[in-house]
Amino acid sequence: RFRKRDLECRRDIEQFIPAFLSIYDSLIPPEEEKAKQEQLLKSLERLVNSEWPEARLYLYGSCANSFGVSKSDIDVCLAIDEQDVNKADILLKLAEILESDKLQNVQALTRARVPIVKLMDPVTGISCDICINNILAVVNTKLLKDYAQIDARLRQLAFIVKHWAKSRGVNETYHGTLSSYAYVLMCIHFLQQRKPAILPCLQEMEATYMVTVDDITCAYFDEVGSLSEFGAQNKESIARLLWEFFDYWAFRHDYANAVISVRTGSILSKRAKDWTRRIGNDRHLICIEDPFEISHDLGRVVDKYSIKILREEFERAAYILQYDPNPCVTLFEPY
Ligand code: 3AT
Ligand code: MG
Repeated sequence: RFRKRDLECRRDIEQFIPAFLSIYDSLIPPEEEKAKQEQLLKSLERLVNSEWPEARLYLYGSCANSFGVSKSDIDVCLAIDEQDVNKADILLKLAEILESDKLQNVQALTRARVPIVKLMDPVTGISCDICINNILAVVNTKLLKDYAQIDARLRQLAFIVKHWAKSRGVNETYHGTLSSYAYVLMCIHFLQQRKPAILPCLQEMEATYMVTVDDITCAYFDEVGSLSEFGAQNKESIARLLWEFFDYWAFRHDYANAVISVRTGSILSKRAKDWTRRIGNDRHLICIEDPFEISHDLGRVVDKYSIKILREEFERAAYILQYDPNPCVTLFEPY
């Protein structure tokens, strides 16, 4: 119904800048939320250290990558030496320790794809998932956070895209749509591709940060304070960028052949990555390369049904931005 492309923006899209910016402002978490998260992290760390003095806790995901909206759950990684014990045993022990404290709804999910302990802290009201030794997630959290500091438009775009995806039900990996992490990578890649570019490709620059995690070397330029003028040549507004973002994913992305890659700041071919055949459940119907685990396609959760839903939603959004009298409302209407 929506598939029909106008070659360019046919309206004064800039009139919607204030409305989109106020949506963005309303999504930003207040400062006191950060303080509560830190407080919870500290008390969890004390409990954990009573059993494992060497273990450390790290925040990752949207509470630490600067793409978190207000009232999100927090993601915590327990970094611990697991040489003689397995993850399940650590998780069960962890659940036992937490349960004996004042924490509520403690649950060890040892059979999940990413095994975790879930809990709720009645003092702060924050829910939290704790995983074990998922250090790559801690590192990709830092990469996203570093990108966010370069140009304010990344955070604006990603907040609005995430809000759109949640409102429209296309941010649910267990239903075959994309994770928040995938959407943020799509936004970063999109801003790397603007002409002139709004974001650089940090992994192609001289590395000032380097860690090795499970044989994967993660290296990139992280002195982002020196890049605050990087996107200044490009004057595109958040309204324009939203129009272009949805136009790209609705009409211009080459779903049959292209892989978006934040790592290289470019588009790669499925053929070059050997992502042309279906292997197991990986169908590669929309291809988003993980910046560090480069054999990992974040679009692998998408199946032949959900790809239709996803593309229709991109087209709907593009259509609304082009024609709807009130796009700042219609875009986020519940499905
Ligand atoms: P929400 O605000 O919670 O929706 P989020 O950024 O916390 O967004 P998720 O809860 O989906 O996103 O994921 C938490 C973190 O886990 C984000 C990222 O650092 C990592 N992560 C998620 N999915 C993947 C993946 N497929 N590969 C590697 N890292 C991932
Ligand atoms: Mg999260």
